[in-house]
Amino acid sequence: MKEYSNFKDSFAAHRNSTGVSYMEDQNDPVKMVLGHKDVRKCAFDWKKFQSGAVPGRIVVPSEVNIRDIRQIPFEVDPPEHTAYRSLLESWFKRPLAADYEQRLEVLVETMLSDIATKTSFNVISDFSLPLQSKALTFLLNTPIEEANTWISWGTHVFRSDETSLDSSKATVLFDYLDQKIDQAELNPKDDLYAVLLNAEFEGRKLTKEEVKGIMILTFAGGRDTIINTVTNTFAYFAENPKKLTFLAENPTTIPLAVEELIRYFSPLTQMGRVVTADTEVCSHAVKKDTRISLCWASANRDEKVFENPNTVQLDRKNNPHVAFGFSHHKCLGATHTRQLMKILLKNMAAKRIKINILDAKEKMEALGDTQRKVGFESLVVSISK
Ligand code: EMZ
Repeated sequence: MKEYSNFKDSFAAHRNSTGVSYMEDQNDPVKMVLGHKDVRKCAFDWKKFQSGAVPGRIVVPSEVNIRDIRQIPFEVDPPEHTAYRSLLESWFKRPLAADYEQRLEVLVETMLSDIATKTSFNVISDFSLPLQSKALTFLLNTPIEEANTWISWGTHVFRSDETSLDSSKATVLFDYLDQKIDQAELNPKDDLYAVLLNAEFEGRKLTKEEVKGIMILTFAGGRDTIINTVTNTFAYFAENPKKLTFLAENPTTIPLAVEELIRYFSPLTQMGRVVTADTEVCSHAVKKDTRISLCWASANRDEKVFENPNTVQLDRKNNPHVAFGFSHHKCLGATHTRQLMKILLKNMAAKRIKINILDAKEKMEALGDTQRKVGFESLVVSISK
């Protein structure tokens, strides 16, 4: 039975009846918008549904109690958002450059060869987390040794095993960034810190606070999301080994397969917005200053848009998924993630890697009257020789 690679749709019943679902979160409840069309409509309407009101409030669970620094550009609304975004766009497209791709290729190939020599290993601590951290050094253009520090922080920069909001962990990241930004000011290298400190923004330089806000997002946004995507991919191919043969024989399908796995796993369940005036979503009244969320995970299983939404169809052609968000706030790290996943699939397929799951503990997210599997707390596997 294919159990570990089965990521159920937790939202169908609500999506097909009322179109919304409801969850409590630290006395700041969230009305979750579930349908693909409604999610896109609300994501587009930044005047009614705001991102920038209070730093941390659009994240679910809300991070208002652990940080007051704004993540940029994701907690900023247009028109400021547009200006920040265009400042960052070209740097975050660097993963498309041939030499960047080549470095990623070497990293992935070496790490896959290394794990193949082990009797058994935990995919998260021995592969996904170090891969995410090392790949991030390429995106920042910092020495690869920096990854060792980031690996020691675990899979999430704000969450720990003990608590879903860990302010002491947040402090570790914030202090680290203050130090790196100060160093880059004194002794600039050609890394993202120095590029940001020198960037022209609306006729002035960015403040250190702004640089820090951009860096926090770079560290936090693409961390558990990438780690879960990579780990879930191992679970998927463990239980569907023939699909790797299919990719090896049909390499042009790999970019479609990347999109399909990301749609299916939807590593970021939802993102919130703050309602700016009394209004309606899916014919439900919502009050000013309450929260809604755009539930990407539900929209990505909407049967009105996706044929057989609960089946992984690696060569799915029409795939308007919203796993990277929608409209102006679309994920800035998407190019990096797509490249990483493309290279991962290519190398797993080339090696015809045969994964056996030995032990697994699934990671569940509580979402009101339902819950959703987003990944694994632990996934212990072996590779057949
Ligand atoms: C925030 C968020 C960004 C948040 C695109 O998502 O990712 C979450 O994992 C973080 O906790 O702070 O960066």
